[in-house]
Amino acid sequence: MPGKPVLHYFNGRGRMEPVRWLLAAAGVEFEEKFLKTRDDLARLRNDGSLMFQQVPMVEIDGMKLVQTKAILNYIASKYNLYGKDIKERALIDMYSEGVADLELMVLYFPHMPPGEKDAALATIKDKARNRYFPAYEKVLKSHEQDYLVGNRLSRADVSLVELLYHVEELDPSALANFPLLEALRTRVSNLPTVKKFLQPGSQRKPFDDAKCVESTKTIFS
Ligand SMILES: N[C@@H](CCC(=O)N[C@@H](CS)C(=O)NCC(=O)O)C(=O)O
Repeated sequence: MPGKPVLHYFNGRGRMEPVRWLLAAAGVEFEEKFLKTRDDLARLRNDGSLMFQQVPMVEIDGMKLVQTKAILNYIASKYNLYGKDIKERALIDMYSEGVADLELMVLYFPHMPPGEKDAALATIKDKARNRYFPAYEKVLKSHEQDYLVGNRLSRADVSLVELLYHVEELDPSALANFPLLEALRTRVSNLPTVKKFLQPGSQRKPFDDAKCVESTKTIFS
C-alpha cells in the first residue's frame, strides 16, 4: 500500500493550503515536512526534488509533483472530485481558476509590505463582493443544486469554501448578501472529512502571522 502523501512547504498557508484542503476533503491523511531555513530549501533543490526549484512539492504515488495546479488536478482526479465528463471538468476548471485568482491575492496579503496593505485589502473586498461571489451565487441559483457542478462535490466546491473562510477573515460581512454561498459553505463544512479538518488541531493553517512571514523571508530570500 502506498504511504501517505508528503507535503513539502513552509509551516503556513501560502500556495499549499488549497492542497491541504483538497486532501482533507477527500479524506486522505498526509504528512508535512516544513521548510524552516534556506538550507532546507537548498537540500530539496540540490537533490533534484524540485523540477523548477520551487515549492509546493508533494510526494505522492512515487512522484514528486510540483506546480500547485498539477498537484490539485492529480488529487481531484484520483479521488473523484473532478466531474464525470470533459464538460463538467471544464466547468470545474473554470470555477476553480476564478477562485485561485482571488485566493492568491488573499494568501499573499499577509506577506505584502505594510504600505501596500490598505490598497490590497480594498481590492480583495471589492473583487470578492462585486466580481467573484456574485458569479458563484449566480451559478448556484441557476441550477438550484447542492454543489457547483453535477450536483456532487468537486474540487471547485472545496476551493470555493476555503476561499469563503479566508475572505471572511479579512472582511467579516463579505458573505452577507450571498445566501447560496453561505448554504454551500455550511453543506461542505458539515461533510465529515471537512468537519474534521475545521476542528482545532487539524493540519489546517491559521492566517500567516508575522512570525510565518519572517520565516518565509529567511527561506526564500
Ligand atoms: N507556479 C508555481 C509557483 C510556485 C512558487 O512561486 N513557489 C514559491 C514559494 S510559494 C517559491 O518556491 N519561490 C522560490 C523561487 O521561485 O525561487 C506553483 O503554483 O506551484
